[in-house]
Order: sequence, then structure tokens, then C-alpha cells
Amino acid sequence: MEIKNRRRFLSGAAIASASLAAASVNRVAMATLPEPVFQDKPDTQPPLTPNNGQPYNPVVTLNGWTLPWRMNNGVKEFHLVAEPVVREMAPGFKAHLWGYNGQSPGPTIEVVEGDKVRIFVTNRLPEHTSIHWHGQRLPNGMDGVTGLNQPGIPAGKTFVYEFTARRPGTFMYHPHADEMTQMAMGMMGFWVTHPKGRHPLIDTVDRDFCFLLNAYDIDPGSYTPKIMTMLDFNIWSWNSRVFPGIDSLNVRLNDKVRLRIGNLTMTNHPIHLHGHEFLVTGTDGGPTPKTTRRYEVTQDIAVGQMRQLEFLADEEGDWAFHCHKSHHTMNAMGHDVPTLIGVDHTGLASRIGKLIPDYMVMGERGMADMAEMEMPLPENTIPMMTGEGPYGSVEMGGMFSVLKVRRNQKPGDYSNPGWFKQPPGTQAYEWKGPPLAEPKRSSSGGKSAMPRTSSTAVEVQVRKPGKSSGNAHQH
Ligand SMILES: [Cu+2]
Repeated sequence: MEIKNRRRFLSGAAIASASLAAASVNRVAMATLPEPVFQDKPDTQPPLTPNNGQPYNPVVTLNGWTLPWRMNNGVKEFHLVAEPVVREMAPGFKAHLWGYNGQSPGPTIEVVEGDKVRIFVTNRLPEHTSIHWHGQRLPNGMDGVTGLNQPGIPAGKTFVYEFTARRPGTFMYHPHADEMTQMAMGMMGFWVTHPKGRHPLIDTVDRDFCFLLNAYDIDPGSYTPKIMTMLDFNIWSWNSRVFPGIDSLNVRLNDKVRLRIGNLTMTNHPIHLHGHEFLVTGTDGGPTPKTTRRYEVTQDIAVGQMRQLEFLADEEGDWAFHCHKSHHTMNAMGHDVPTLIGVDHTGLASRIGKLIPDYMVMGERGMADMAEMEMPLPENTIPMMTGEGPYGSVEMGGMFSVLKVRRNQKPGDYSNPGWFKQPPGTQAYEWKGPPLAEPKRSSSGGKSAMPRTSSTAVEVQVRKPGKSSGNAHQH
């Protein structure tokens, strides 16, 4: 028995020394755990300017922050603590998630190409975990897949990851242990490797923003995501924040701006920017060759992908910036409600109102009423469409924010400049001339390339599938 244990110990030591040789990072200096740094605020923190190591232009994490490090004999040391967190997803709406160092997502890690990196990961979750460094070149034993590359980090233990940041670009990190639970609970973070010196394909920019796309299923009135959900999420978020809780991206007129976006949801997100065209300057594999770049206003970001978008912010104003799937710019309570547009409820509300005071019929003119109305909501949720703009409700939620381009925004100032005041004569206005005459409409039907011999006209009423089919949304 003793011999068997000893043999196992020896073979373990042999494996350890083999990986030590491969890791190319010196472990000798490692003596103490770096003090972990925690963040209790969901506000966008100013860029963390490096005060040691190689210089770089830091990124700004939307409603997030960058993890400070310590230098230890030429190695950049970080300390991540996996733990349950309370994340304010928007004012008045808190979620009980799992994350790192006090927040979900975890802090952004910024390093420079060629940096030797050591990351201590302490597990304060009730189950084992691991971290996969998504997209990195690294020794196989550092890739973080539980069971394949390493045993899971048991609850209460600390593991150490070491590798050299070999290629510059945009990366992510997330658990590779009970992934369905741990990612549904919000465990993920951003990683940026800046180029060492000038890179022919990576431009210097004035503002460099990053955020992750994530999604949750949290019933109105509850606090914890439902982890079994695969398709029907109701909270579509950027860095675990939903509009109007997502900070605006505040830039100076004619700034060169880079947006780094990673998708850790279970569907694709066509990210759309108003008022400007951007180039896709980077993907999962690194900077894109210049010959492949073309201007776009929407970039689809598939599951597990990262994209870098760059543009010149040369149009002043408040420009919407959002996922183009309309259900993704909507918060909870927008689901399982039958379409009632065109349904005549005349008299219904007043009749029911005699029985149930405050009864309202929603949705017969569309859903905008829901954004305007002060609807009573359950505790701890957020209206489906909301966000007060200078001209009324923005009628958005979820994956929506605003790019604010201002002439007088100072370099390095990320504060919100308030609403844009359109110069006189540059805003859509009401037509005050003669009213519209009744137009002539054609009543002829369309032709078919392959006509049937007999045809019966069918008019369909399309209703979205959903669990509830009868009643309107009631309050
Ligand atoms: Cu989307």
C-alpha cells in the first residue's frame, strides 16, 4: 500500500517536472499568494494604466474593470477568486450569480505579447471549477479542460496557471467544468493581449472598449438564473448589465475607436452601430489581413466568437448601438404574450374593471404602451422596454447602449456628457401641411409562376407560439 502510494507520488512528480520544463515560466520565485483584488461596483472603471512591465494603451471594460497584477521576477501575477456574487444588472434589478472577484463577468486581464503570466485561481464555489483561456496558445496542461487537461479545482483550493501570452489579440476566459451551470450563472471574463511595440495590423486607437455578450433566464421576482434553459432566455445582457443599466460609450469627435466583443451566450448576435461604418479588424484568430477588411454597420458574432470593430467617430450625436435581434433589446416579461395587435378590446377593460380595479388590456395598438405606462412590476425585475431619453421612452432593453460622440469630450474623459442637442433644422419634424389624401390601392392579387388549377384565397392570422394563448398580459 505504501509502495503503491509512493510510486504514484513519483510518477506525479515526474509529470510535474516535465510540465515545468514545458511551461517556460520560472516557478522558483513563487512563494506567496498575491492579495486578490475585489470590485463591488458595476460601474465602468477608468482604464488601468500600467505602472510596470511593458507599456500599452489600456482598454475600458463596459460596466467592468481590469484586474491589477504584481510583478514577481519578471512574471505578471494575477489572482482570480471564483465565488458567488450579487450583480446589479440595472438599477433596481439584482441577480445572484457566480463570478470572479466580486463581479460577473470577472475582471478583464490585460497583458502584452510575450508577457510571462501566472494566474492563481482560488475556488470559493460549492463545486469544483477550472478556467479555460479561450483562444490562447499555451501548453496543453494549461488549457483548463477539467478531466482532459487537469483535475477540477476542488472547492476551497487554489490552482496556478502559467503560460506566455504568445499572440496579441482579443480573448476570453471561462470555466471548463460543469460548464452549463457555471456559464449560465455568469462565470466569464475578458482577456486582451496588447501587441509588443508597433504591429502592422493593429492600429493605435484613442478609445478601446470591450465587453462580453451574455444571457440569463431569471423569472421576474426571482434572483437566481435558471441554469437548465437552452433557448428561451429573458435577460440579454452586455457584461451582465441590461439597458438602461449599460453605460454609454463616450468618445471625442474624430476619435479612432475600437470595440472588442466576445459572445458567450447560446445564440448569435448581429451587433449594429448607428451613424458610422466600421471595419472588422480582428477575429478569434487575431488581427485580420487588411485585404479582407470591408466596411459594415452590422457584425454578426457567433457563439464562442470574438470580434474587433474599428471606426472613426466623426459624426456628433447620440447613436444607438445594439443587437439587431429585436427580442434581444427587450427585458423580462416580453415573452409568452400573445400578439393582440388589431384585436378589438372595446369595452372589455371597462367591463372587467368593474370586477377588477386597475385592469388594463395591453398590446392592441402594439407594445409601446407598455413602455409608456407605469406598470406595477414584481419585486426585482425590470420593465420589458424602458430607458427615458430626451424625447420620451427609448422603448428598449437588454443589449442596447448609446455611442455618444462629442466635440468637447476631453481626451481620456469617459464621463457621460448628457443628451445630444441636435442643431436647429437637423431633427425629424412633424408635417404641418395639407393632410394625406386617401391613396389609390391596387386590389389585384399576386401572380404565381406555377399557377394551380383551382385556388382558394386564405388569409392567415399568425400567432407566436407560447405557453399562454388566451389572455392578454394582465395587471
Ligand atoms: Cu442578440
